Formats: sequence, structure tokens, C-alpha cells
Amino acid sequence: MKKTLFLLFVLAGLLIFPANAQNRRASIPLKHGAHRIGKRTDAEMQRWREHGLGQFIHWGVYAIPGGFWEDKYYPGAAEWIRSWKEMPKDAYDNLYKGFNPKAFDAKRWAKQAKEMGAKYMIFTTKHHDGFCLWPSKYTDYTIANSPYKKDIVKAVVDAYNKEGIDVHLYFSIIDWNYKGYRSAPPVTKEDSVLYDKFKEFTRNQLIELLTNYPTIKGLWFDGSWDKAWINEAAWVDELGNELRAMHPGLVIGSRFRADENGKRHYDSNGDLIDDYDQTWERDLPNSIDDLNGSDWDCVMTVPQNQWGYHKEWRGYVKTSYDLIKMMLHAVSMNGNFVVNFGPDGQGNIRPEETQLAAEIGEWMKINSEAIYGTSHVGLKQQGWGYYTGKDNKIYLTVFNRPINNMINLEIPKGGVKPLKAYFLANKEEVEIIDAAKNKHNNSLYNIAIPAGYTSDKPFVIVLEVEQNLNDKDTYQQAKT
Ligand code: JFZ
Repeated sequence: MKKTLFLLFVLAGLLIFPANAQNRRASIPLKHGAHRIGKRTDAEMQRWREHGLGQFIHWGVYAIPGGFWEDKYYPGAAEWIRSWKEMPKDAYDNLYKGFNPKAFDAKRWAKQAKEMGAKYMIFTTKHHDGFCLWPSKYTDYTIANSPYKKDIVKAVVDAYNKEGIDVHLYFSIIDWNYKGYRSAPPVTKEDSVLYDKFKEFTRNQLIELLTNYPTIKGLWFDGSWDKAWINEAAWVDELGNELRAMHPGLVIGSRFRADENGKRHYDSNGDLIDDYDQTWERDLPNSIDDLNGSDWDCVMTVPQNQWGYHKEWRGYVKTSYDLIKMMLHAVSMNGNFVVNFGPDGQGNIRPEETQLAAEIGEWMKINSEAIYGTSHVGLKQQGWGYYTGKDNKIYLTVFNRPINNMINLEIPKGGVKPLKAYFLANKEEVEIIDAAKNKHNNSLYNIAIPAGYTSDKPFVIVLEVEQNLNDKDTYQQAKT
């Protein structure tokens, strides 16, 4: 099966575009499962799909303790510190009274994101602690009642939009501060009344966000693993419809709602719920076959598992090389890669993250053509790195330079013919050596890297091929 698919993709002109959506047929009738089979085809979703690289920002009052309480180190993710037994809840819930981030400058953040090459960003409007970075009318636990007072969400949306970066709003449906919130389904009548109040509160806040910030492109939901929320499948589904009706083109991932059987991300028929697969958190698929033909994003922390600001990072911290490699891994399998930042309590992005953003940006300045708008190429992965493709170009991003300087590739019988190859960085042409055919009659080629060529970073070779990879006619013909 895998082989047949592979061949089909190659005959298709190398790119599976627009989708390799499998023909699943709903066998279980569902009211609240997927409302669409296969990918969205509208312009807003296509825009999202082409981003390639994004930025996540986790910011809230948890940035003040920064993973420490009374000099004790919290070993969990900094934004979860309120749930720690050593953390007095009352003390946490009063931290906002000291939230006055003097150094916060959304324009500086946005400029840095732009220089990194991010096409979109995701911003935490409200994390599990319930603190709202916008002046919500529906609770007092907001930025308006902090000494800072000003609307942080507005500053972020405006500054990023000004840089041409799309904004998606992160929203946690877990709210540790709200009285009616609960993670387990209500049992008593009283609980139900309170939970209904919480649902109404959540709905009001989401409508408020879409009303206040009409330029946002999507909502990035979190916390929807709660049993109480899962139990409300019909209500959540209706809420989703309402939000979409309010905001045409809105992009919502699979971490928003469950179907009526409690299935999340993929419904009881195996169909993706909502617009893209949100299960690849700090994780990357091994193969395109792991993705069910879905759109997807990978959100990634810089240290092992810290989203909000933690004063003391322990364990392995990713380098820009690691992150660029992960980005290529994601984009080569049709995913977006999103790097997380956790500014401190003053609004400063920490020096380690600033450095990484600059390094990624330096690489993107030269090589972003291999990222933006590119898709999966159905060629067999080789040890040197990753393929991405667009139009009549295949980008070979080389992470492991072979000792003999030969970048090998294999194009199955009937596949496209390479015309020329050159370095993306300086357009200097490199030789394509026809290395005959293998026993399957597949064409083997070697691209010869000049021995004198040096690069201390992953580099990209562009391979121009004789036909447009997105040519759907070729695809149709190849299928018959
Ligand atoms: C959640 C949050 O709890 C966390 O603080 C952060 O905001 C992150 C982006 O999202 O954490 C999760 C959510 C889902 C998984 C793991 C951590 N998951 O599905 O594996």
C-alpha cells in the first residue's frame, strides 16, 4: 500500500497537492463529528497552510514567579505553577496586582518575529490560571485591574498586523479562577447551574475576542481534555458554528471540541474535527503516512517543556540548528512549525530566545523560499536532509553533508526529469550527475557539491524540474 501510494505521488508530478485526503466514508452517523471530509480549500486556510513558520507567545502573571516560589524551584512548566502544592493559590491569584511590565513593547516583539521569518503568531489571551490579558467585561480578573491597565492583546494584534504577521489567539477553556469552572462533569443541580454559567462566560469571552480584535485569523484552543467540556459536545459544536459565522475564514484546530462519543481530534469515524490536527505538540511525525492527509501544526518549546517564563531552564535547550531542522521536518510533511517564546514579568524576551530568533532569521533571509508556500514532495527521504517543493522547484535542504559531496536522489520511473540544480544562496549552478537506474528502473542522480564549498549552516539546493509540480492535469492523467 505504502509503495503504491508513493508511486502515485511521484507520478502525480512529485507533489501531493492539494491533499492526499483518504476517502473515508462516515460509517457511524454523527451529529457532532467532522463537518467536512478532507482539507479546507478556501483562501484563508490556504494562507495559513503557506505560513511554514510561526511564533507562539506564552505570557501571563506566571511570568512574575518565573518557576520559583520563595526560592523553591518548580520542576513543572512555569505556566502551571499555580497547580503546585507549594504555591499558595491565594498568593497566585493576587500576583496580577503587581503585574506592571514596564519593558513590554509589542512593536519590538513583532519586529523580532518578523526578522525571524514568522508569518503568523499565536498569543495567550488567557491561560489555565484564568487571567485575561485583555480588559474582558465578564470578569474582574483582567489586565484592566492590574497596575499596567492597558489592553495587551490589542497592542500585540496591532503591532504584529503592522508587520504583516497574522495573529491567532490562544484561549484556554480551563479557567482555575472562575467560580463555575470544573474539570469533571457536574453531578449536583447546583454544580450544573454553575457550570452553565461558566459555559456562558466562555462563550461571551470568545465573542468578545472576535468583536474586539476583528483582524485575527484563528483561535488556538487549549484545555479541552476536561471531561466536563467533552460532555458538552453539542453545545461546543454550536459555539464553534456561531464563532465561524461571526468571523468568516476563522481557522480553528482540532483541540476545541469532541464528538458526541467523546472522541477528540479525530471523530468516531476517524475524520479530523475542525481545520487542522493539533496533536503534534512538541512532537513530529515519522512519516507523511502518520498524518491522515490533514493540515497540522507542531508547536515547540525551546527548552524541554517550558512555555511560560521559567527563570531557570534545566535540561537540554534547543539550538537554532535543531529548530531549523524541525521546521524542515514539519514543512516537508505539510505542517507549520511554531516556536514558543516566554517573555519575563517585565515583558522582555529572554536573551537566549532573542539569539535564537536572530539565528533562525539569518537562515530564513537566505533560504525562506524553501519554506513559504512549499509542500511535501513524494520522494524517498535520504540521509542528507529534507525535500520541500513548489511549482517546478524542489528544494533540497542539506543538514548532513555526505563525505563524498554527492547529494543522492531517486526519482521513480515515469517521474519528472531534473533540468538544473543550483545553490539557493548564490544561484551558483551545481552539476547533476545521471547515475543510471536501479533495479526498479528508478532514475538515480547525484548532485555534486563542489569540494571547496563551505557552509557552517544547513544549505539549500534548488532542483528545477521540467514540469509544474502542482499541475493537477498531470496528476489526473497519472492516476489513469
Ligand atoms: C497545554 C498547556 O497545558 C501548556 O501549558 C501549554 O499552553 C501548551 C501549549 O498546551 O499543554 C499540553 C496540551 C496538550 C498536550 C500536552 C501538553 N498533549 O496533547 O500532549
